[in-house]
Amino acid sequence: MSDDETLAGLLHAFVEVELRGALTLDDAYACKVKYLGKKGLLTELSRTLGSLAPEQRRARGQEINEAKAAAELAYEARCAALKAEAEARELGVFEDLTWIPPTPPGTLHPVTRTRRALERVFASMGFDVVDGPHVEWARYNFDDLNIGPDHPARDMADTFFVSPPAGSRWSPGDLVLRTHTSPVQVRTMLTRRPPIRIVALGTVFRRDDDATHSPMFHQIEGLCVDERVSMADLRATLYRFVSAFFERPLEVRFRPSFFPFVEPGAEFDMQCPFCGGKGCSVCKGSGWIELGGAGMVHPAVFEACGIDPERYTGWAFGFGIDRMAMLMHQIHDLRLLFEGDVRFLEQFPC
Ligand code: FA5
Repeated sequence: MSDDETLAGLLHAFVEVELRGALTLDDAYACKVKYLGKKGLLTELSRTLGSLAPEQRRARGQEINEAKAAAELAYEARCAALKAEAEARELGVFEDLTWIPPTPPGTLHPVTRTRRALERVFASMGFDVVDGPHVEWARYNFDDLNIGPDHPARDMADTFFVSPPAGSRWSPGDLVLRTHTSPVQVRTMLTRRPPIRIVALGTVFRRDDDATHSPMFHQIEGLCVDERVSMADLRATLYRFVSAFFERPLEVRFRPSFFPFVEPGAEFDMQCPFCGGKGCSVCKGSGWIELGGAGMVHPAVFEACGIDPERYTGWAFGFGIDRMAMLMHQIHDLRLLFEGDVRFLEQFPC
């Protein structure tokens, strides 16, 4: 075998190796041009045949032609393989028909999480967690809570009234979407005898709508009824609750206020859990955060529920769960909680 014969064979081997490394059709074509194009290496080699003696020319010519044909075949084969790979990549997701694309795990809504955390703390303090309906008797929502017929809360502008079913014996005004969780106090006192220690958490509805008020929101109600229950017990319970919930001792303070179903009544604040009362942006420099309303159960409520106000005393409190969730997660607009925007909700992984 002469040097030139070896050269044709070598060039053929190079074509094979380079084509194997071609990752696109363009790469393969560039390789074909390099060896088989007008100025390609194998083409150039053919041009040298003229200078050979006739007896050498035939054998060398055959060798070069075989190398060119093999290179052409290798090029066709590589192109076919690259096309097949591209098709398989495109159809890749359908190859395994049992394959289910992975979905990110869901997370609990911040209000649900806050609600469950509240339930856990109060349950650990010996409270039963009870429930009440969203569509409530106006009697339980208002009358039995000493909220008289002329109270502004009963106005159509504040309350969603529910039309009674056609043909029923109920009058318009008998049914409401509960405006607070306090009617669960009535339901509990009508069905249980003291000692009573319950919390009720749930959805309530009011004709409110702005950055800090939603027409649908959540409250927690606490009720304790027994002999010799006092405002001091209420304060101690709220102190124990906020300290357990925020896992650090936090003071609670009362400010006199009025709710028809308690006497005396108060609004209660807790020491800011973020600055410990020194003053920060969350508590707006005051060191205190407003939580809700509280007070001693009004004797008129006991009477409406058949509990002897001479023998028993009780206290109750109520506050917004959504505001607590906003506080814990530093959310500034209440409406974000209820828009259902997944991009917002994904920021609260479990
Ligand atoms: C009441 O609803 C009383 N039932 C609380 C109570 C219970 C007082 C027991 C005494 C004894 P108030 O209307 O202030 O109170 O509401 C309590 C809390 O609900 C508020 O402090 C606030 O956190 C929250 N809240 C009230 N309205 C809205 C609203 N539209 N959107 C979101 N949160 C609200």
